[in-house]
Amino acid sequence: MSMNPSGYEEMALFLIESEVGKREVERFTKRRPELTVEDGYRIQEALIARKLEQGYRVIGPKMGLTSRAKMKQMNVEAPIYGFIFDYMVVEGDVLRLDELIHPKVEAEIAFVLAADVQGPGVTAAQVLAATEYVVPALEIIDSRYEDFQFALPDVVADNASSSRVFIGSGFRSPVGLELDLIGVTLSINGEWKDAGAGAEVLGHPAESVAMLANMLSRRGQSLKAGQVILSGGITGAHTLKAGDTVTAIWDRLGTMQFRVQG
Ligand code: 0L1
Ligand code: MG
Repeated sequence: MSMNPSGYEEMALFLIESEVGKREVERFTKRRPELTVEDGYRIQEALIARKLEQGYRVIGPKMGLTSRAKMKQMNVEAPIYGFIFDYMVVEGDVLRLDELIHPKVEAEIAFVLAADVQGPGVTAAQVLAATEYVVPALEIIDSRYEDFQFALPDVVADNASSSRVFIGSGFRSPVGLELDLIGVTLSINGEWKDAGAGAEVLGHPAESVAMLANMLSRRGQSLKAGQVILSGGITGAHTLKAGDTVTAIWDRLGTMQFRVQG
């Protein structure tokens, strides 16, 4: 798309059109390098508001850019967040490529809270005490920007590349699980691609969720009981193509598999 949107609302609509039309777009910072991360969150808020108006429901927030490698690559100190909507949750075991632009998969641990958690000052211990379940997830990220290339304000505006998610069936209490030591291997078509442990996510996935609660509190928001909260990628993100079969084998949390349909 060649239009040059200005204003938060217009920029949000531009990204929604890109998602719906499955057409990658030029990143905003190419023409407007002065955009800040704060601008990115203002655009994201406009995008979330529009989706809510359209009748979609938020499943929960997600943390992104939580691994040291990704933060270093983006030259940032802190992760970012976005929101997962109901239409993004894939039922069954097929990912439809014709609904997406250039998706990638990454393995994550998701949290379901028994009680609301309100920052600031939230600790990982408080998050764990409030957690009813953890469940493995495979997040599908699909940046709306050309070649999956962006600066931080762009990716914040683009709802942290949120696109789809497979939620596993192994809901477990976190008590005694040592989430930092839980490992996962990721294979595509039987070929090993990646592996990691929970500690890849800011040292412990609950640290990431605590940081998320504290980041949300700056905008007057909190984590809510019952939301499914994605804590961040344990593995890197791997590009998917038609015909791929993706398998994630989790330590103690079960095996997940899906197929990519062209
Ligand atoms: O979930 C994520 O970590 C994605 C954050 C945005 C960065 C990316 O698209 O790689
Ligand atoms: Mg992610």
